Amino acid sequence: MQTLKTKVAIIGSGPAGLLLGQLLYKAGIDHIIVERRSADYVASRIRAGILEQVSVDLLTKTDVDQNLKAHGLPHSGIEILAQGRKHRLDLAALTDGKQVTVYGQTEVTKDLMQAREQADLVSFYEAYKVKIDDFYDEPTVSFEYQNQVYQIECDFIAGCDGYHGVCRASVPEDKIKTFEKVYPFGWLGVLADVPPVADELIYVQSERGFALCSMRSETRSRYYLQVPLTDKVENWSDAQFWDELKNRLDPESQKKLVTGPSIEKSIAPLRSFVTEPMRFGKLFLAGDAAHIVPPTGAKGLNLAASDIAYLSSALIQYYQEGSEQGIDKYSEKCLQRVWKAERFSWWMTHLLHRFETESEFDHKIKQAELNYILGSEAGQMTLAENYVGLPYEIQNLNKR
Ligand code: RFL
Ligand code: PHB
Repeated sequence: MQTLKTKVAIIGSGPAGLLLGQLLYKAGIDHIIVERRSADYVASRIRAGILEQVSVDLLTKTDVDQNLKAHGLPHSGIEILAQGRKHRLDLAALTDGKQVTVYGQTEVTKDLMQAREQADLVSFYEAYKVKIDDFYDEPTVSFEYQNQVYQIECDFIAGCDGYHGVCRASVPEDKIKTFEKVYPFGWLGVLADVPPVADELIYVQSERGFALCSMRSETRSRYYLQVPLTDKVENWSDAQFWDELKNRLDPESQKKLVTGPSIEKSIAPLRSFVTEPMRFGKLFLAGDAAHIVPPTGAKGLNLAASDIAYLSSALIQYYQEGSEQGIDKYSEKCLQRVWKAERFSWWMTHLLHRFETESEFDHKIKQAELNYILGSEAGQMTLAENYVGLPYEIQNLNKR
């Protein structure tokens, strides 16, 4: 068995783990990333697409923002298509100039992985049987890599291993509380090399169900359809997908829609999930390991980023000032922001999706709520303020 020593063992090389690694590296804090998948697999996963301004700012602090600056598409508005009519929300005007940036999670991941490689930082990809042996007294992580058993002795463990990871599962049941809501539908997503139907994202509420027109660049589109959980992706041909998308759009968008072969197609179930607390002794959970939001509010990746902003700041404070204050407040600070994003994502999901169980009364109330939101500046502001991302303060991330 080979024993390694480091300050922070990071489990998972998704955006949360990679971002934490980069921020610790910048602060001169020794760490190791352990990931069960291959580097190629991690770098090619298609997921989120929208970054809040605060997430862009955090990436800027890591100094890994050259591609983001060059290729990210700043968006100052979104469209909501409801009852056949499009309404534009001017995010910038409603939020004192804030906006969001279209930049794929795949690109964020690739950029951070490349920076890691260039800095020669230690990562184990395709690590098997990852296990947390202790996270209270002497934190230890063990795993198998290239047929050899490794053990990492560390000060802290960062559980950045997503919803299905090993970190949350290692916490005894009586020490953890989880809150969950599972929705009775999923999102069928298609990525295609066709120009986007519009310059801005269109969130569609229709009698046939929700749809979303998003993009990755001026030549690559990302579209989603609400589908029953029983649907199988292999039963959706490209032609059926484009037909159904057209059916949920307004006549102008129908005319503009450019179709083409899909380069990725998948169905993601929708779920809300929160773990309390997010710290257990010397183990911290961050990102999807601690919480899941339905993607309607575009918050998952952004919440992973804000957890990491708090966690990196707390660890930097610990190592540079010897203070445990940030560490002690980590869970409470994250959860305050997490629950607000959970509420927003749940609300957007309810407002825009079709629920088979809803009565005619429920349906009318929902339409009235949407009419109110879209017809009132206060209503629009509420949506816009949450969509661009609620602000948070991080003090010491610029210190080396
Ligand atoms: P990840 O990305 O799941 O990474 C976790 C990593 O841990 C590894 N792992 C392990 N490693 C070692 N040992 C183990 N036992 C392990 N178990 C797992 C995994 O292989 C993986 O590499 O979690 P992280 O870093 O917390 O990042 C979270 C985000 O990926 C997620 O919240 C977003 O993708 C959610 N999301 C969106 N978020 C946004 O902010 N804006 C969006 O527009 C947006 N759109 C979306 C989304 C998620 C979607 N799906 C597919 C669920 C759209 C969709 C369709
Ligand atoms: C995406 O482009 O993948 C995307 C955009 C906005 C969302 C969810 C997903 O709300």
